[in-house]
Amino acid sequence: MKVNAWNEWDPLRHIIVGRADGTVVQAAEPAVYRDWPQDGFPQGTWGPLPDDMVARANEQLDNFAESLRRRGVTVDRPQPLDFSQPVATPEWTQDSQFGCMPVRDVLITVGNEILEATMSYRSRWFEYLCYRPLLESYFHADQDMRWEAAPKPRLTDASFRAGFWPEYESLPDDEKLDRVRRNELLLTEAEPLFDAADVARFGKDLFVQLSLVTNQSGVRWLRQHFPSHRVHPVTFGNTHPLHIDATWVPLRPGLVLHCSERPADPEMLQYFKINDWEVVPAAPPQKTYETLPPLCFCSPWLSINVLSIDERTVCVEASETRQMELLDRLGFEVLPVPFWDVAPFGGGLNCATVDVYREGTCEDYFPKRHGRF
Ligand code: ABU
Repeated sequence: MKVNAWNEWDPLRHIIVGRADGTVVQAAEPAVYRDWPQDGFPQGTWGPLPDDMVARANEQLDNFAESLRRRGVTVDRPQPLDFSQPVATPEWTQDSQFGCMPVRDVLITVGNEILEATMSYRSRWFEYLCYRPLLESYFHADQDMRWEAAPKPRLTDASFRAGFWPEYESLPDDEKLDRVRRNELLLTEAEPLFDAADVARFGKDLFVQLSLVTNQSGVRWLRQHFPSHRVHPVTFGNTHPLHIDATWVPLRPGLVLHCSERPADPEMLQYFKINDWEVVPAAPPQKTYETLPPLCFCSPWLSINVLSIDERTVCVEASETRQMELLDRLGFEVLPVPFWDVAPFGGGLNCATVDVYREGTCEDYFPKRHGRF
């Protein structure tokens, strides 16, 4: 058993797949509030997702795990906590936790290291505990594994812009996008904050999206932590940026799939172009915001939240036919995986997983510099 992964497409041998058990619609906190009156959770209420939704999501997660095992991939699963318990530090109390479906948000493997992200929701402060039994076993099995945890954040009110949500939601989209580009969003710079799912791994280059859960201090911490990498902060034309993995999706050396509704920074596009990368606009998703499952806080662009088995084989949500056709035309073997019932638990196929071992080494796919890149 070894830990190793440098990018999103090398041959996959070992992975963690999340679980839906006990997932909670979080109680309000500075970073997040939920308001789903039509689905039984009006603003100010919280509680476990309905049992029938949990059962359907777990069935899809179990089937996905089994299909990976059939392809020879070792699959591990986390240990859910009682997420309905309140959490507290000496500085705050939060009435509920969240869940352990989206593993990708919490952990990232870079080379022989697994890094626990800071996270930026109080309800997710203890989520790392769900993965600790696995991390302990990897640490003991692989003498070369580096096990790291980013500084645990305080998440006091000083980490959040007071009154952010009502003010931000009242802005027109062009002003929101301006704030996204300047990264004047929810998080202050009081402390480093990042979710692991805001990082896309391209060998020596790590692209880190500044978002509602990742601040500039978080990127600075990552840059200091990975001194042999080039760590690039990036933004896209997305009014509610939350994780890079339904926006900028590397599929193989020289090919990245891009959510066409969320334009990339021209300097970043040029960096890819001069290094001979093709940026392919993703096909329109089959779902719309109106047809997303209940209690879903992600977007229809989970259609491109794919998992690569290797640089020729990719798992795609089974009803996303336009995306599958596009990937087929690009030369991939496409493995359809039913997964929309999992979305309310925190995402798609990429969100639900963390690769522990992919064959391969650290390569430099961007030998030419451009601008700030
Ligand atoms: N990791 C979830 C991404 C969701 C979205 O961009 O719509």
